[in-house]
Amino acid sequence: MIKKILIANRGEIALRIMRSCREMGIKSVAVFSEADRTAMHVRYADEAYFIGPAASSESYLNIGKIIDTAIKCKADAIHPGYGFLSENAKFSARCEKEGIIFIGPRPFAIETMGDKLTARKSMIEAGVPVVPGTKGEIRDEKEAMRMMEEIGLPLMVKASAGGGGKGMRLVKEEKEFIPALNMAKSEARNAFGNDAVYIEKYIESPHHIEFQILADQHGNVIHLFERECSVQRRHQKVVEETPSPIMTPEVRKEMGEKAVAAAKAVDYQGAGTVEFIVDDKLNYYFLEMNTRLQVEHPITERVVGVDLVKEMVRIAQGEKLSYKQEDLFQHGHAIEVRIYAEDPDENFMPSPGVIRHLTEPLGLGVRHDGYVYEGYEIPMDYDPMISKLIVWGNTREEAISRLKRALYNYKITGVKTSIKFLERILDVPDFVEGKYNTHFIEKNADILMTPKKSVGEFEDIAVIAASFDFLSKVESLKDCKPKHVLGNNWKDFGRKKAVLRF
Ligand code: MV4
Repeated sequence: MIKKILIANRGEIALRIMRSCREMGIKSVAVFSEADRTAMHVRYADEAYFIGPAASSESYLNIGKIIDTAIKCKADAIHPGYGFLSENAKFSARCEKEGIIFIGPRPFAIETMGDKLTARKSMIEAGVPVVPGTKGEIRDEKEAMRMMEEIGLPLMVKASAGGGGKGMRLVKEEKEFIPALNMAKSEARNAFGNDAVYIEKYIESPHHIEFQILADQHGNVIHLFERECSVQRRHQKVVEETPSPIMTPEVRKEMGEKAVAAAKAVDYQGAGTVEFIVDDKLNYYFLEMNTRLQVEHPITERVVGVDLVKEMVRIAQGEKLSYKQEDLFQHGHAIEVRIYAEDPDENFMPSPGVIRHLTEPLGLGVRHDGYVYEGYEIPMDYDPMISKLIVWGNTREEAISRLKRALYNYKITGVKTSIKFLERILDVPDFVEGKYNTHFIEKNADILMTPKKSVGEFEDIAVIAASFDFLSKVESLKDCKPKHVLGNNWKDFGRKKAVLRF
């Protein structure tokens, strides 16, 4: 049985994992870089070890340092979280070699799914639908031209080693094809040291829908239904929800079974996600598999009622899955938004800095997975995600109104955040009606990118003004008379009248 887990990560996900450890009576070990001396995951853990400079390559990506630390502190297992070493087959193999349990899949599954061509091949064999395209790598221009004629235009050139849109080219006209092929190849060679490319038919206005799966070491695999992740900006997810507004019970069952088949094909173990692109007619195609716990896992936890981290730990210590497929249902609706320290009105420029004031949203149906605190300085060395806000409602409408309320209650000063951008999304009719695909943000750019002060921002100004007023009068509070701040302008902003008294 696992008694101590080293968490090879930082930020909100390190805390998320430690919380489940504590509930399971397992000791948690933090590792931290120079830039993370004051980080919350260091405070929360039972033990914490310094592992190197701020640069990830010398700390959170340093396999030798992390393994040495795990041995030194006698950890039975390592949880890699997401990002960093989570999808590194060499790391999984190294853990195995050192007799440390890697909480995740074995190297073979990571390797097979990490390369898109081997993943495609393996999915075709397993009967999982893939986008019509080439079976293997494109080796020369003659073969390329032949495949273009077979598949037809528009098409996509994709790098086998690619991910997150890197090494990907859309080809609409014949004359663009060979240049696009060569550009994708050189981009892939530079970024991944592997220039293998292949081509696929272009799916015009797809949805990104993914299925959560869990697989134990005894051959049992279940799926925990879908997540709709089509609201993305530059291949970064912005909003995730479950159930998907476009899903039907029939297609859900079928796709779930295909996701299970995908996992079985690579002898999967642990928590994983099978990504599909889905067209308007609900034709679905395997895109890739993420062999890790994902950022957006909490919406599945809320709607299906399963602690995914707890299940990952149980699986890693050889236990059978706690659930059978028939036990699982979706209850209500959950939505997650990611809050970043970036300025939506300045082209999403990162905004690192010190958190001055922080009021986190609370209340019925609200989960807030964060890691920052007042006085904490967000380092510029890592991803600028501050937190995730996850809400639940009986219906999609209730979830949306709860999310609006929670964002309204969320106050952060000191850094710029994406909160107002998220509030704008929730007001876009296409979103409210659940009629959106991966083009949502570009399609609604006019509404979404227009800087305008919201009621919330005017209220922020009022709160700041009131605070100054309060501080300047704090010596003579006894004599204070009730008063209004910012005069009578509030009725112009509709929603509420602010009367701040002291
Ligand atoms: C596609 C596609 C259309 N047709 N493949 C983008 C990232 C990578 N994981 C795969 N991507 C896409 N592959 C074919 N054959 C459209 C996209 C795509 C996309 C997919 C999911 C979510 C957001 C996206 C945004 C732009 C393009």
